[in-house]
Amino acid sequence: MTGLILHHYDASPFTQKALRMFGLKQLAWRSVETPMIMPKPDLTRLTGGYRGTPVLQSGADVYIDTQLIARELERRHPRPTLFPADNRGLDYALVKWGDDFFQAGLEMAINLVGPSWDNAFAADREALFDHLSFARISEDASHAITQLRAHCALLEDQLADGRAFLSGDEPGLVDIQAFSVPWFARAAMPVTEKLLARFDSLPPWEARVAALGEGIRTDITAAVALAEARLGQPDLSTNIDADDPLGLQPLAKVAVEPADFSRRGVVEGELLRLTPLTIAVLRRDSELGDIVVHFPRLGYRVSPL
Ligand SMILES: N[C@@H](CCC(=O)N[C@@H](CS)C(=O)NCC(=O)O)C(=O)O
Repeated sequence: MTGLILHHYDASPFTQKALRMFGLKQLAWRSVETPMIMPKPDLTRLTGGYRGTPVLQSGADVYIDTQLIARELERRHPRPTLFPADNRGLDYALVKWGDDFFQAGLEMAINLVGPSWDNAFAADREALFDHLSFARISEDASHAITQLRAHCALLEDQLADGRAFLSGDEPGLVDIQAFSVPWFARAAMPVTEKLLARFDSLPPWEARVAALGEGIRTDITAAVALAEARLGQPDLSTNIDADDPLGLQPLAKVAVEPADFSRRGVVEGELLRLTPLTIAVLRRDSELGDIVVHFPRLGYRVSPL
C-alpha cells in the first residue's frame, strides 16, 4: 500500500496548509499524530532527523516541507489544480512571503502566549527558533504586530474587488499559504479580532478557505506507517543537474537541513537526485531499510560530508 500518510498535529499552522491541500483536491489520506515537542522517535526514525511538522509519507518515500508536499500532491493528483490562475512559479515564490507572514505571527505569539507555555514546550521552541531571543523579544512586540497587520492589509487589498479567492474565482495554493497565519492568530490570540477589525473581506475569505476541508482522514498508528515504510520500494534512480553549483556526484554523502527560520533537524544520506527545485536523499535505515527523503531546494542547505 502506498497511500498518503501525514505525520502531524492539527494545531500547527503548517499542518493546516497540508490539510487544505487535501481538501482542495478531495484526497483520502491517513493521519499519524505526532508529539508537539521532541523527542519524536517514530517521526525521526522515518526522516532520519527532521522533526518539523508536517511530513508526508508514501511507502518508503518521505516528503519534507509543505512547499514540497504541494509539489508532490500536484504531481500525483493534478486536478483540481493548486494553481487555478496558471501562476505556478509565482505562487511557489509566495511560499517565502508566507514564511515572512508566519514569522510575524510567531513573534507575536511568543510575546502574547509564550508566558503561559509550560517549561518543556518553551524550552523546545526556544531551541527550535534559535534566531529569536525569547528573553528580548518583548522589546519588539509592537513591531511584530504591525507586520502581521501589514500582511493582512495586503490580503484585504487583494480581496477588495469582491473576488472569492486571492487569484479570482477558484481557490489555490496562494490562498492556502496566506490563510494559515490569520487562522493561527485568531485561534491563539484573541487580540487579533481587534487588530483586524477593519479588514472586512478577510473573515468571509477565511471561511471559504476553511470550507475546503481536509479531504477524507483516517487515523492510524505510527507503527502502521513505519511498517509501510519498511515494505515500500522507493525509486533509487539518480539524476544530478549537471550545472548544479555544488558539483556533487550521484551517491555523494550529504547532510540536508532547513536553511530558513527554524532548526528542524539534519538528515544525512546518499544523494540520489538534485535539481534546481528538489533534493532526494537515500537513507539506509537499520530498522526500515531503504528510505528516500525528499526536500524542496528553496530554503534547504545541502552540505557534502
Ligand atoms: N517550511 C516548513 C515549516 C514547518 C514548521 O516550521 N512547522 C512548525 C510547526 S507549525 C514546526 O515544525 N514546529 C516544531 C515541531 O512541530 O516539532 C514547512 O513548510 O513545512
